[in-house]
Amino acid sequence: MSLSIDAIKVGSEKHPKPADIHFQYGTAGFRTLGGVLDSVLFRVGILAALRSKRLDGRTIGVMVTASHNPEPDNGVKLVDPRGEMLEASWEVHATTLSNAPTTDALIEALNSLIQTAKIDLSKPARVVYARDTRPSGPALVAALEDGFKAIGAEARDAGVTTTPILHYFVRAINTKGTQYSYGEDSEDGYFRKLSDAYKKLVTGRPPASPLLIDCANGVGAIAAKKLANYLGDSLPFTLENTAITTEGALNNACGADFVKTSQKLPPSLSNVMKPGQRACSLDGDADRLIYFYLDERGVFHMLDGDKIAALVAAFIVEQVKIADLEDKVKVGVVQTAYANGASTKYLQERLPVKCVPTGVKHLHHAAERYDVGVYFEANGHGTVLFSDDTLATLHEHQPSTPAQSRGLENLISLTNVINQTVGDALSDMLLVEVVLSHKSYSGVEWDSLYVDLPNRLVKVVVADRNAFKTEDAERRLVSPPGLQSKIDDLVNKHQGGRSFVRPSGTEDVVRVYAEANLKAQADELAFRVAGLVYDEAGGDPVSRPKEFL
Ligand code: NG1
Ligand code: ZN
Repeated sequence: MSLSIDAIKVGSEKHPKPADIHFQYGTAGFRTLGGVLDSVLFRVGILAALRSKRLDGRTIGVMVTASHNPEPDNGVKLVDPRGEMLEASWEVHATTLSNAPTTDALIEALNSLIQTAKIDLSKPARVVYARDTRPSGPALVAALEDGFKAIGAEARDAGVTTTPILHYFVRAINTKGTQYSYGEDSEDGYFRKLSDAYKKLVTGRPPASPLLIDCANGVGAIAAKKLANYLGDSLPFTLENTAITTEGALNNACGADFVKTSQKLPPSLSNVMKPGQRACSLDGDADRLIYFYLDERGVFHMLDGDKIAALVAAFIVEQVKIADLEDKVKVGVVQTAYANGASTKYLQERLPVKCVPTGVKHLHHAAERYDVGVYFEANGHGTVLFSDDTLATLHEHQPSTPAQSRGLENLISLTNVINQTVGDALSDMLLVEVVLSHKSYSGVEWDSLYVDLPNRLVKVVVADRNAFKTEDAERRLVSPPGLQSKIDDLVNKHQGGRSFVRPSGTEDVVRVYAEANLKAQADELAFRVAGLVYDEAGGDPVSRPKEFL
């Protein structure tokens, strides 16, 4: 069987590649201005179908989103059959296909992929796809559907939904009717799975005080509203920033990325939040979560992905102990270099911690090596993975006391409340609420697990970010040569200093992170290192980092 060349030709002519743009499938798929992605979406439709054929007709997911990016951006990424990120070797295929300059070149690239990846075209192709609320979404989905049609894929439209719900669908579809069945492949199945587990976990606990959820004016608003119906009064919450049809509102001065980056309360919440209240922000596709609260004096405190990891990992360790499973179930944590040094210290004193390069796939794969792997990026993206062996252990274990039995039941419910396919803001929110409830913590007690080291993240626009190469989980530069030792000199001049430089995988910039014992020192270190990067790499004069703010 060969490709239906005519259908692909017709489709490709309708979705021509812009001549002057080079596309790249990065750590979060393709991501750029929504207006230039038409050809990419058509081609991703074909690629997703080929990936499915390669995997014997297992369902592949396609998500159209640009997450926390501003509204004019959009993007697309593929989801592999277990609900995880696309296998790295196929990222290269995606980049190659997206850059074929003409229809003929595209067909040649497709044929070459079919040969090198040994794709049997007679196999079925099955995909499930969804989009977030961005205005450019419908047109991009239409281009994607043209790609599915051109190759004859069996495509299921999951509509407008969150990224983690799409990941859940992929895993649920592919495990249906097997011993690994992940749940019903519908939104109802997803919400029931999460909310039933949450309700079990908080049974008998005092009622939670109302939570405020900042939905970033994105698709999380729709999902959170649905979740409320399933939770009833087991978790009272109010939704803010739900303006999904207001032009320019998405992720604008709100949402998880705004809170994490600016370390501030979204201005839209300043009149809504009361001292002592707990709140959280989702990002534009609801896979990131950042908590915060106002203290008695109305001062803002942020509880980021590192704080979530600390809270959750300690709780799981405690439940494992209560269930008397310490010998059989080892819990570990995975972080990136962006994890606050104080969080790493806190966690290392309690359990094994591994540092990996930025990018969910690195975290996810490292977490899979533990019996229970907790991974969170500081920016609030993360989840907890329970290995198949651990799941079997939990289901086979015979508790010998009522306390052990409760610990075991809690662990089993945790495996259900957590979306193990990918970071999921709503699932993570329920997880956090469970732990706060069990520990009777308010934001203040949670925050005091450890004190964050002051830190600063800045971007530098350089001539070629690919000139920056790193080692040691991105904590040290090997190229440009000599730059790392200059950074080391600066770091040594700042008390409690730590700084590293790496090229972004999602933006055409180099990122500089610094932390130190004092805020002014962290800012100074970040801007001095950024200045070094700028001077070494010939940055854009407009963006030369200011001395320090
Ligand atoms: P880059 O642009 O490679 O730094 C950013 C985030 C990552 C990850 C990806 C994917 C930071 C510093 N970086 O990557 O953690 O979330 O986006 O969305 O937050
Ligand atoms: Zn996101």
